[in-house]
Amino acid sequence: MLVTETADKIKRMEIRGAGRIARAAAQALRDYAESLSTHDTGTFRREMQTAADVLVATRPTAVSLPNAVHIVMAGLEQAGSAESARKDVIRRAEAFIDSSRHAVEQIARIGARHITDGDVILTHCNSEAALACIIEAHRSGKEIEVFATEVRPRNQGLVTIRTLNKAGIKTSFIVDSAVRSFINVIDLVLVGADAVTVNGAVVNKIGTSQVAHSASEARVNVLVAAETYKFAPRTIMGELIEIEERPPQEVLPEEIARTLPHVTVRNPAFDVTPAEYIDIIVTEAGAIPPQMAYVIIKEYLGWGIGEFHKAFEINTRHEE
Ligand code: RI2
Repeated sequence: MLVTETADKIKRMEIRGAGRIARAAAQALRDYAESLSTHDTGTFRREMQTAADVLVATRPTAVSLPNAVHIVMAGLEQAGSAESARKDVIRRAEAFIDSSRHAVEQIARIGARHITDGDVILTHCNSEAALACIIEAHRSGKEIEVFATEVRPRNQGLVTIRTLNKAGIKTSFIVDSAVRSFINVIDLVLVGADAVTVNGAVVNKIGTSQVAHSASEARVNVLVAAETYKFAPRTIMGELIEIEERPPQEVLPEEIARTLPHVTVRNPAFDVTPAEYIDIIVTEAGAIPPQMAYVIIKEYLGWGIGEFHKAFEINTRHEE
């Protein structure tokens, strides 16, 4: 698939979910590297960088996207020729896609152990990592039940209930605003993440923080399933995660909005759940308390402190 085609699909959310967009971007860079016929190293690097920038610009919140691009492009500067640069991009992209899939499988195994026989689980939005834990628990013979929210305005809850139904898991489908009404029958909240910051806050689909707040009030544990590449290295340097605000038409049809000139529709796609509402984050490297996010960024993501400074300098330059 062409880079622009993948970028459009990510923008329109035809390809969505933090893990999936990361893998799609890696695949697009891989295919682009393969298709570039230039033998000039400089041209190859520039073309690849332009493609990478197009992909990263599609959606601003899910850190998995720039992290995947960073991982795929990491050897470009050192490569001595266009040919070795091309090979390096292809190798890194394939390795990332592979390890991303393995990460979800490993998270499923670890996450399933946190699910007890008889649990009623509430999930919000559509997270392949969170669903993998639920499905693995079901497969291992635990009798579980799920409450899934609708997830306005893009209705990702529909994707979730289809998957759960296919797996044969007993599921209740509720509107987003019904979470508090059911929280007392819930044993565990299980969600995914688009980004995890250095202080252990989790950025996920809008409404997640309300769900977590209700859970905390009702003393229900909140478990987050997140691959290590969803942790945000630049938050160490104080960079904030940008919350994507999507088109108002997703919430209110244009023809109605036109008749309401004093009304502004706000449509943030994500919110921030503070670490204090989260019990555990399940990564492929193990289940950690959210306060250990720094360790994941430093030890598992493999960004050296020099790279943090480099990233910081680049950003500061952009702001000038
Ligand atoms: P996985 C999704 O974002 C949801 O917020 C979901 O919880 C998160 O990505 C993680 O999903 P969107 O693309 O990577 O629907 O676990 O806006 O699939």
